[in-house]
Amino acid sequence: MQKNIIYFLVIAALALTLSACGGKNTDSDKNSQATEEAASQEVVIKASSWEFDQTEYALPKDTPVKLTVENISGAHGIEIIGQDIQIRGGKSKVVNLPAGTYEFKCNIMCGTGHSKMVAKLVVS
Ligand SMILES: [Cu+2]
Repeated sequence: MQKNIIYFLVIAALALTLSACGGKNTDSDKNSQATEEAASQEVVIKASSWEFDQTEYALPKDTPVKLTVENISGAHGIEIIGQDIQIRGGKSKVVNLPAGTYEFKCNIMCGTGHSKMVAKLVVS
């Protein structure tokens, strides 16, 4: 009986390890990690069901900024529209954007209010 439990635990541990390694490791992920140290400031976007904590977030232009998405409730992430930048809740990415206004939206199907989860990055 106890053997069965141990067997089950080993399988569960293996499954967890495999799924953790399953995420794709793209070049842009590597780049963002390499530049993480250079970010001079951090902007935290707090996501809950179903809104971001601000409608606009100010960022300095042409400056590496660590963008962090924090989930307060539910599971959310962001996709900066028109840019190839996606950040899952609980993660950070260093971005370096020219001046402009960038809309972003939640990129994880999170329920009934999902499509209302939009906000802006104002880079100046
Ligand atoms: Cu969503």
